[in-house]
Amino acid sequence: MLNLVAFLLHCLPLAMGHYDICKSWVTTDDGPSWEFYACQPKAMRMKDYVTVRVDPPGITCGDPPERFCTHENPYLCSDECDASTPDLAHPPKLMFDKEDEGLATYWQSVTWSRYPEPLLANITLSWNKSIELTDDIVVTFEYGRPTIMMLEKSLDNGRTWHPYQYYADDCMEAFGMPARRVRDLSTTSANRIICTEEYSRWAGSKKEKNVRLEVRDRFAIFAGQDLRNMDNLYTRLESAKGLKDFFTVTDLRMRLLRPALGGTYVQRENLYKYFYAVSNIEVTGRCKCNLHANLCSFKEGSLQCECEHNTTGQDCGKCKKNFRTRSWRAGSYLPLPNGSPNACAAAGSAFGNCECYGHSNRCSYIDFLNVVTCVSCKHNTRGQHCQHCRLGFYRNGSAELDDENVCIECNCNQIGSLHDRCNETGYCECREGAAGPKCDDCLPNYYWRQGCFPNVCDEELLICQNGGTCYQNQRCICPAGYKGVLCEQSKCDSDNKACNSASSTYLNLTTFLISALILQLRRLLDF
Ligand SMILES: *[C@@H]1O[C@H](CO)[C@@H](O)[C@H](O)[C@H]1NC(C)=O
Ligand SMILES: *[C@@H]1O[C@H](CO)[C@@H](O)[C@H](O)[C@H]1NC(C)=O
Ligand SMILES: *[C@@H]1O[C@H](CO)[C@@H](O)[C@H](O)[C@H]1NC(C)=O
Ligand SMILES: *[C@@H]1O[C@H](CO)[C@@H](O)[C@H](O)[C@H]1NC(C)=O
Ligand SMILES: *[C@@H]1O[C@H](CO)[C@@H](O)[C@H](O)[C@H]1NC(C)=O
Ligand SMILES: *[C@@H]1O[C@H](CO)[C@@H](O)[C@H](O)[C@H]1NC(C)=O
Ligand SMILES: [Ca+2]
Repeated sequence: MLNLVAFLLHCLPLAMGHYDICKSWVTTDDGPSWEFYACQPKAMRMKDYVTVRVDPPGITCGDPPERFCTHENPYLCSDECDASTPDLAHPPKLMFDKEDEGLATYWQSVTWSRYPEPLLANITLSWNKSIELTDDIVVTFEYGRPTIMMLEKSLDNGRTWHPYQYYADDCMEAFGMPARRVRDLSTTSANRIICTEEYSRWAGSKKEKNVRLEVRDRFAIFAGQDLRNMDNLYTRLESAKGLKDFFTVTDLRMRLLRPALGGTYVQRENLYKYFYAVSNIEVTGRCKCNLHANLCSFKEGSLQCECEHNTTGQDCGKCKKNFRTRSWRAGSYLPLPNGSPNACAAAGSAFGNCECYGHSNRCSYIDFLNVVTCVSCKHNTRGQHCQHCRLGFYRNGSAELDDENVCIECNCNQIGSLHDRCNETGYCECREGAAGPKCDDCLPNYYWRQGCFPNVCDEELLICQNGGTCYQNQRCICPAGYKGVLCEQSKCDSDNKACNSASSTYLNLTTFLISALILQLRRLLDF
């Protein structure tokens, strides 16, 4: 009986489809034990876990109340948006609610009363979690789709943004891009960013409401129509550079750049019919858990993978404490059909008791010392357990010992410092006159010129004499007749003859010039 249960469990991963189970209890010749597989959570409706932000402030209609009309009924401008009346308000949350059959609820913007100034709005969706898209993003617009918009995405919780797809009724005019269709992409261009004209043309506001980012069509490039050959897709996701990331997001941003125009030009006399209204944003995807979890739960306001394989972190992106014998690796879809779990291993499970904090996955036994030591420590670490930083690096105090960023380069200035090593807080040892953590600065009263040199002159103590000026603390520029480091010496002191003749010629010239000037003035005044 027990054997039968084990057998059934073992078959489950296949029966339930790929990668739904992280482990199962199996019976082998050595007795029962766990067998581990690559695994991933089910796809979910991600709009249920999103936080939304609409920009700029004041873009949502109804404050103050405003009238609007539709392209189909342009002269009946009796509809009203009023933020203070629940039935007439159109707040952002209505893009994510559950709708009763036939009754659309929607966020709506103010009307384009400031035409010709563009009517711009950003709708930013954030999950605070990496998500892998598994189906199309579908945005539903009431009263017509924008004639120009773009979709952006972030992979780092909104720190950096990248274009995802451009949409316009004329791609060349709006973005200087030729119009393309996802259906025309090939296996080598499956992650290309395109501009499409398929979702921006006017076709009546009731008929064509949706704007898509076509995830399924891109999957179909590998998996075929109806996505029958998912194995091929999973194989490609492992091998094609950047393909997995293309479908991964933490945030999405819709930039609405020009509203629906009703298939004609903007009619200035009736701007009440130009605005944006979004009734739904459907985002289908699964938590990215690096193939180390088959459950993802919503805890404390954020999605979190329930990590297996002795991994941990929001995306199961590292090994649990005491399971860091090998460096962390994502699970793999390969080999088909169960993939590789690439589980983290407990210290002591592999080579005696040699922890390498994930900076090495090899140990070796040194006979004459009778120790086991890590080999080829990575991430600029060194030592028996890769627990020290290499020379020229120092320990990042806020990183754990198994962090890839645990060692930071000292970066000592080659000229200003004595050597390229630094102390535990990253301070380098400076040559005389140099200063600063990296010795790329000079102490007061020193100047930098491929190293630090004591000031020759300055404005306080080492002042240039006799009207000389101090050039970059490096030397005094002396007036004629003076010399010396601080122009303290008159040239006359050393060679009287030369000095006298020089100064008399000088005087003579001045006298000549002044006389010439006076002569000129007189002529002028005589007239
Ligand atoms: C929308 O976001 C972009 C950055 O992605 C920003 O440059 C632009 O100013 C924003 N527009 C509005 C209307 O807030
Ligand atoms: C994002 O998620 C992390 C990990 O779950 C959590 O610690 C953090 O507070 C969340 N941040 C926000 C802004 O919700
Ligand atoms: C994780 O660690 C526990 C405790 O040592 C062990 O029983 C389990 O088999 C490990 N799991 C994997 C996938 O290695
Ligand atoms: C130190 O480690 C933390 C945690 O990993 C990391 O966020 C930070 O960037 C590191 N600091 C430097 C200077 O690399
Ligand atoms: C590193 O050197 C700086 C400058 O000499 C000093 O202020 C700091 O205390 C030193 N840090 C350690 C840990 O020795
Ligand atoms: C100017 O120079 C000439 C010839 O060098 C000299 O004869 C004359 O005395 C000088 N005049 C004055 C005012 O020094
Ligand atoms: Ca709605």
